[in-house]
Amino acid sequence: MAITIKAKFKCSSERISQVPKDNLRDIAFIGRSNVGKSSLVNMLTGIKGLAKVSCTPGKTKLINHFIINDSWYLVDLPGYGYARVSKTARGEFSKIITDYVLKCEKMYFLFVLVDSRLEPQKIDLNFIELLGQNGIPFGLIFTKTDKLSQAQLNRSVSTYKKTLAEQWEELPPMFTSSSEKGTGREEILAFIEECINIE
Ligand SMILES: Nc1nc2c(ncn2[C@@H]2O[C@H](COP(=O)(O)OP(=O)(O)O)[C@@H](O)[C@H]2O)c(=O)[nH]1
Ligand SMILES: [Mg+2]
Repeated sequence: MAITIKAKFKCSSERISQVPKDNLRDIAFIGRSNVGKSSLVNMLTGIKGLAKVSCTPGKTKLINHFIINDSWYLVDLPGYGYARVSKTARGEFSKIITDYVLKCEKMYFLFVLVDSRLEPQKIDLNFIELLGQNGIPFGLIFTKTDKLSQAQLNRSVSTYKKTLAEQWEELPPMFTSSSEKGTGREEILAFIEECINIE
């Protein structure tokens, strides 16, 4: 049976000083623009159009908090990867993203979404490197898996693992998802549940 969750838009922030000040944990989602982040937020919460709040003009550069089951925040971060120019790894990401991800104490766990159809992308690898260097807890979600066969998906995931293993001893938790089919929902929600219950 599908898990029902209660989700409600809480607030949009343009700097980290504006994020909610309570003790609830933030579980955040980020990825390149068009990776399927809004679709995943809607699929996980079971509320079509919830993430649309963040799509209204002018709101796409904001941090959006949704309160889930009155017990944790699902955080929809701005997409990255618009800028063509890249200097340092950090320079590729906007200040609001680096401030939130690297400095915000509420930020408890971050899911980095990657398109399952693509080879590991430089910008995602740079972002992951930034997370690793700063000891930020994160996992990967492969999106749009309905567009691949199981064999293709296995190949994508193992390519990613191989690429990350070149640099890291420990691999992050990985999930595969399709917002179209609803796959990955229970695994991701169960993982979050564990995350928010750790003392
Ligand atoms: N086939 C398929 N298409 C998807 C899936 N998730 C997102 N999309 C499509 O990818 C595009 C971008 O999705 P969106 O959620 O707006 O991406 P965002 O920019 O990361 O928020 C839209 O056309 C979606 O319909 C998925 O799981 N399967
Ligand atoms: Mg979106």
